[in-house]
Amino acid sequence: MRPAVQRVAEALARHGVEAEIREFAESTRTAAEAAAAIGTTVPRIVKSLVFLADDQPILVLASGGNRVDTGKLERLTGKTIRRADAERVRAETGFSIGGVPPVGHPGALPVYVDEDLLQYDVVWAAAGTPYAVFPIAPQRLVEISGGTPVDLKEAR
Ligand code: 5CA
Repeated sequence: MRPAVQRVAEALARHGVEAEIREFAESTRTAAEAAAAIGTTVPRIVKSLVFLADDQPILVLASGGNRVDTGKLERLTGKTIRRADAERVRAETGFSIGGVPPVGHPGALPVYVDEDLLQYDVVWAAAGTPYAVFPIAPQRLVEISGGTPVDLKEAR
């Protein structure tokens, strides 16, 4: 297990989650790649996206099938929302884009969870690298991330 993945395993263990982290030879960097590697569907993939709310980082755990509506995030937070760049993502979460896990960050980030994830029995999130994921019940994901379930998807 690579060190970044080991850190996620330890963070999950601290939350009482015995996660079966799966590492793949092929990339799980995007939701589509992760779904293909796992053999599941894109909406069951958890995207871990860092936004800046008046420059304070927040973590959005979004269904792989949805685009995040930043206007909804602005109404939720009352702050101006923009995307964090790759360097800021790494600074705030301790992980690189494509591997950002929902827990195990150096500081506490406010977390919003896409309520669409809650309809599934199991969803899959990144586990530290663009080659590792783990399954978790979405309600458990809400609990361990300290997240607030919200409607944040762009209307299509
Ligand atoms: N391992 C997969 C599935 S679990 C994963 O981590 N997906 S992800 O969606 O959470 O991470 C990739 C996301 O990072 C992309 O959806 C994209 O929105 C974002 N991203 C990619 N490149 C950049 C960039 N240069 N700056 C900011 N965000 C980026």
